[in-house]
Amino acid sequence: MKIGIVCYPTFGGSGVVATELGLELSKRGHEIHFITYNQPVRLELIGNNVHYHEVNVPEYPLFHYQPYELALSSKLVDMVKLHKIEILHVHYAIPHAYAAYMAKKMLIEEDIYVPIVTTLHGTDITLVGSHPFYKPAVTFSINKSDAVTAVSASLRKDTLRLFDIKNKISVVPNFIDLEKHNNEGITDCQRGLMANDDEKIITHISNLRPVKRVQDVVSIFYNIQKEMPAKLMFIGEGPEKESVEQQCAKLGISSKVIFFGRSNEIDKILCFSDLFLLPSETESFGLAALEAMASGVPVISSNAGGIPEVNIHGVSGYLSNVGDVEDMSKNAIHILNNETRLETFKANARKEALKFDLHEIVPQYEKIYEETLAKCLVL
Ligand code: GMT
Repeated sequence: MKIGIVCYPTFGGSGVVATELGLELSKRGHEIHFITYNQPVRLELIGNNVHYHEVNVPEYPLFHYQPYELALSSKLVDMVKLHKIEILHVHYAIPHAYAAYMAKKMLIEEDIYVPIVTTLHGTDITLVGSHPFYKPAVTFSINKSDAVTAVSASLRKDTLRLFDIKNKISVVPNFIDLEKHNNEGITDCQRGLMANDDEKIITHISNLRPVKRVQDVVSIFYNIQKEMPAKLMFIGEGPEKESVEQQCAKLGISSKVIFFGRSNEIDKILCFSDLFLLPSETESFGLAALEAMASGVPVISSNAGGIPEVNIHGVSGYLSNVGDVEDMSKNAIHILNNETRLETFKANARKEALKFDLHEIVPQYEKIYEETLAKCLVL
């Protein structure tokens, strides 16, 4: 199949999932066209079957806001015609599903029919999409998609609760490349550079936005390091970083906290991590938790949204109510202060991650493409 993928090209989970999906589909023989405003960060390999088409939005003094949706729709029309793209898969509803629908309508004028698969990722529904400013357009574009998927059962439920949806929503969970996250394959796991042998390494990866409750990460770590030698690794950049740095300074733990910034090599950081913290306010899935688990790192998380579908309480880690820092700290110390228990949780985390093997999940998307194309042919 010739598949057009529209996504955010940044470090966010939806862009990561879209990129990994495209790369795996290309390995399975499909021709993939990424259409977005920058080369996706995880798209390092552009080959015969993988193409990248940049959407440009020229500046014009009249525009207070640059019309990205318009430029994206036009680019989609051009690329569908030029490369004979058969299906468009858009990740994150805003504004991608809307722009794709406009492209589809323009193409129909030229007797070209290109169906749209929309994958809902999280904040396009729970935080941003349900805002009254966007809600009518998001509802419309979900209902006008030829197929809709959500990355967790929880997100599907939220979408049906928050919007007036006439379409079927299939749950296709996020996935992981288990070979890439296999610690045995990492020869340069440099634990010794980060911490002493007796120190436990606690990790958090996110875009450090308020929804991630990164202050809770620091509070939990503060409680852990009172009980045992430990280091905290932050991976990612975002608006809460300064507040976190100040909190660490105030608590007198700055020397125990390392900020890595954005990284494309999180498997190399996870390979030496003992515990992962994800105390988010909302989280449709928690791809970062799955990446940690695949690297054999247990997870202490909130029980928000779709996290319980990934992190299994008492098996791969523990779940607590959002904001219950004391419970999260207690659970973290419980896992970390007994080596045998820690090893059991590490093995369990890896085992639970196997359920999200990309070789199992990617065919689910292929099936949706095939069914959607077949359905559109008879229309
Ligand atoms: O809202 C975000 O955190 C960004 C968004 C994205 O575009 O990366 O993340 C969402 O999609 C990820 C991939 O499906 C999920 O793993 C995250 O849980 C989800 N984030 C939230 O729901 C907060």
